[in-house]
Parts: sequence; structure tokens; C-alpha cells
Amino acid sequence: MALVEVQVPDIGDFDEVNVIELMVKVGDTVKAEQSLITVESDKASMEIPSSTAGVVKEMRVALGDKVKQGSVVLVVEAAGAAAAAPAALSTVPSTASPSPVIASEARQSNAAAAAPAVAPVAAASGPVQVFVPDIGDFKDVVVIEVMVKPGYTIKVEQSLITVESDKASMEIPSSHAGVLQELKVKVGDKVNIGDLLAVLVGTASAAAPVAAAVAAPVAVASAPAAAPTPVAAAVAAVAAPAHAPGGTTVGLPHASPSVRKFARELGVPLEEVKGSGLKGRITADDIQAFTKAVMSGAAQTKAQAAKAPAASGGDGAGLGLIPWPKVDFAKFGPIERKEMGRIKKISGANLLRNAIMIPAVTNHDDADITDLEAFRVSTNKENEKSGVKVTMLAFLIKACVAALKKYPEFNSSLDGDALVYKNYWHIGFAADTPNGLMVPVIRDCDKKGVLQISQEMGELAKKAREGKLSPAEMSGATFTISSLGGIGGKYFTPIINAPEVAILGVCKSTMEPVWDGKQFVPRLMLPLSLTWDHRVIDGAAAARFNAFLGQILSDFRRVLL
Ligand code: CAO
Repeated sequence: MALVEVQVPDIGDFDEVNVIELMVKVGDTVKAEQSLITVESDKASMEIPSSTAGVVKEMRVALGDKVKQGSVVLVVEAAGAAAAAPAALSTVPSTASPSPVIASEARQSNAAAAAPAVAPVAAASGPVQVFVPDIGDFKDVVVIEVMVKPGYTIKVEQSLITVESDKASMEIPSSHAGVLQELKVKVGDKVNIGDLLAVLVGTASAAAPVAAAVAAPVAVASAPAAAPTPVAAAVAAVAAPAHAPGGTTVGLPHASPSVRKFARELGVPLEEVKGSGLKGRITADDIQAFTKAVMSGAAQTKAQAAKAPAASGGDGAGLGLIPWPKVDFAKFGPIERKEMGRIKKISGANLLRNAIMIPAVTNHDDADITDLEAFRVSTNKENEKSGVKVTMLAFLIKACVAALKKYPEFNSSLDGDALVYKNYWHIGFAADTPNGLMVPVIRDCDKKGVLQISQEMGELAKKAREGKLSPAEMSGATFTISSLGGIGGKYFTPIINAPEVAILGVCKSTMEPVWDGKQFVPRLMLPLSLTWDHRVIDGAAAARFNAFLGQILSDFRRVLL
């Protein structure tokens, strides 16, 4: 088998270019014409193909190396080559079998050198037609990107569109300056040399190398000579960020033609992929990783996210719902529009997801807290000096821990088809703040007494109202209580705080006549509303949980059992 050194072929006017991607490694079997590496100048990126089929024996370039015509890329053990010269190392420029990319670039360069004054005109004030210039051997190249819009002010050499063959991407520049009146191509169109690309008007300011005033309308090919660096302009690369008329950079993703093609085949939006290659270049591995993340649900494309229901104003398209009604409220009376705060937006999105995704059921019950309230009042009297006031919520937290221990599925979370039972009891409580609803978490409530829970609750509620809660102080809850007891109401249906599986809503206790078997007696009754995830809990368990909670609250000594 003959060893063949594959060299960088004639790559046109480029002196030294950077190796930005290695597409093969030692041991790989390569075909003739297969791309080996991608190189990049400040204007163009090109794939360097192999002149020879065989097995890669040695890589002679690494990422970041600078190469030029004649640099050895790698050594291939030629497939099927005559074994006549086993020790001989033949050196073959990869252009021995001219690849379309390189051939076209070389030709472009030659054409430019040979015909420096082909482009006739640039200064004209009437409409000027801009045509696809000589782009080498390429036929029917696809327009993959349109970088300008009618109304844009175009400079000479400004890229108008990007076209792509299976081997190269090129930006097609404008030969003239002016205002874009009409663009004649769109993404997906196939173009060839001489095709009409655009019509510009008001081109008087155009600075062409060969300036000659011509009466309008004139037809001008965006020929190499219109651009001082024809090769660079004609193959102006995917790697070079395009510039919008206002000078702002249009974020054109850095990727080689084959990677772009790969992304297109998979329907991957290249502009959403984070490049891990040199200078943030997107590699085939990045495309694969992105696809995997989207397929596994770990990531979303922007299009998917746009379809997902939003915190508000989402159109529900992702759920197949009819669109949200759009009403011009101002038609019916004076209005004032105020953006929602950050916390409301975040909690809104969470509540919506939880309301939609959890098959939730709410059980209502009443607990007799007559004795407990008397105990609470006396405790507060005794502790007056300590500054810690105990509210019913602190007792409820303690009572809930006892119920969660007895019914552990209420302290669990769903993980796929499994239930994760947590052997810790961190209780979240909904706090009403000027910025919106927040849920601070009191940790290890099983290990704390009612007084300590009251004290922590006071501190956390204060922090919540001041907007000073840390993310850690709002995470890790295993169960949540939402108390409207200080405000009023009877029952409500709280929304479960995923990934928890249940939440207890509590309203204001009231004195009610309760039948004790012989007579009606006045008792202080606390309304309970327990919402539970029907995938994890069933109605009987929920009823038992509420009943047990009621027993504890009516005789708090049971907490000790
Ligand atoms: N029944 C009757 N009275 C009650 C009660 C109940 N269930 N719960 C509390 N109270 C009383 C308290 O004893 C207190 O009375 P005094 O002022 O006479 O001492 C008063 O109501 C105010 O209590 P509080 O609200 O300050 O204290 P708390 O411990 O009950 O609640 C907190 C603390 C932070 C949870 C509460 O202030 C809060 O923000 N609640 C709103 C929660 C919420 O918005 N939930 C809805 C979520 S869904 O949108």
C-alpha cells in the first residue's frame, strides 16, 4: 500500500489560513473528494477534500494551525494503490482531483486577476440591477440566507445573500451602493451566474473601482472587479459575520458547509446551536448534541418555546386550543396598561404549567381547633416578652408533618414511572408580598418545635416581603401550605407546587354550631382544602389525610404519638 501525503491545494489568493475543524482522524477510511479539514481566513471558510481514497495514517495538522498551498494535511494509505512502492511517500496536492470548492475558488481568483476591469459601472442614480457574479463551477446553488430587505441602504461589497452548494457557502456581495428597491430571490431559490439578484436605486454614492457614469437603468453584473478582493468577495464566507446596513452585526452562525447541510437535513435551527469549536464554531457534534437535547426534552427550540403556553398571553397553540381572545379594551372605556413584575411572570408560568399538567383534585374538610386556639392564645400570652407570636399556621405545619409521616405518598414526587419518597419534611408556605406570591421553605420541620417554626416563618415572611429571599430559601419543599386565614374566605382550590404532589389550603376559622351527638355546641372550625395529584394519590387517601389532620388539630397531643 502506498502512503500518500495529501496537501492543501491552490486556495486562491489566501496566504495562510487557519485550520478550524478536523473532520477525520487517524484510522478513518476516507473517500476521494471527502472533506478532511475546514480552513478559514477572515473572509472565507473552505473544506479541503482528499485527493485520494484510503485510510488516514497520520494527521499533520492540528486545530489552530496555519496552512497554505502545499502544506501537508495528512498521510493516507491509498486504497487499492499499487503496492509497487511501499516505502515511497508520494505527495499529492488535493487538487489533483479538483474539488468543486477549491476549483471554483482558484478559478475565481484567476478570473479576477485576468479581468480586473470587467465590472463596468457603479455610480448611477437610477435603478441598477445586480446579478449573480461568476461563482465558479457551481450550478443551481441554493439561497440559504437573505441578509437584506427592501429599503436597506446597501454599500458596495455588502453581502446580499448566502448561497450554498454541498461543499461551500458563499456570500454574494453587491457591486453597487444604493437603496435596495427589490430583491429578486428568496431563501430556497436556486441561482446561477448571471441571475438577477436585486435592484438598487439612488446609487450615486457607489464607489466602484472602475467608475463610469451610465444612464439609468443599467444592468451591472456583480462581477469580481467590482470588489477589490474578488476571491474573498465571491467566496465571502459563512464564517465572516454579515453586517446589517446600520453597521450592526447580523448573527450568522459559524459553521462549515457540511455542518450547515447536516443541520438543515435534521431541521436544526443553526442560530440556536452553541458552537464548541474554535472561535465558537458549530461542529457536527454540536448539532448532534442539540438534537439529542431537544429529543430528550432537556432543551427546546425557540419555535417550540413559542408554541408552549406562556404565563399570560400565550395563545395555547401548543395545546391545540382556540386562540386567546384579543380584545381592544379601549373601545369600551379608558384603560391603563402595566407590565407585570418579574415575580408575577415567573410564578404565573409555573402555576399555569402545574394547573395544566397535574390532574388535581381538591378535598374540603373542617377541623375543630377550639382547644388548639385556646392553647395558642395562652402560649402567646406566656411568650409575650419573647417577641415571637405563634399563629395557627405554625401549628398547622407541625400537624401536617405528622400527617405526611403517616401518609408518605403526600411527601413524595413523581419521577417518570417511579415515586421518590423523601425522608425529610421541609414545608413551604405561600406568602403574599407586594411583588407577588412567594413560597419560602422551612426546613426539617419534624425536628423543630412550634415556637422555632413561628420564629423562622416570621423571618422568612419578612424577607419575602422585602424581596430578599435567596433561591435556597425557596427550594426543597416537600409539601406546601397556603393560608388565607388572616384574610378570610371559606374554601379554595390551591394549585400544587410541582414537583410536590399535594398542597393544603387553609381559610379563616369561624365559630360554628356543631352537633356533638346530643346538642349543637359552638366550636371554632378551620376550613381545610387539600389539593392532590391524582396520579399519585387517590380520593380515599386524601380523605384519610384530612381526617387525620383534623384529629391532630382537635387534640394536638396526638402530634407526639
Ligand atoms: N383563622 C383565623 N385567624 C387566623 C388564621 C385562621 N386560619 N390564620 C391566621 N389568623 C389570624 C392570625 O392569628 C392573625 O391574627 P392577629 O393579628 O389577631 O394576631 C392574623 O390572622 C394575621 O395573621 P398573619 O397572616 O399575619 O399570619 P399567618 O401566620 O397566618 O400567615 C403568612 C403568615 C406569611 C402566610 C401570611 O401573612 C400570608 O402572606 N398569607 C397569604 C398567603 C396567600 O396569599 N395564599 C394564597 C396563595 S394562592 O394565591
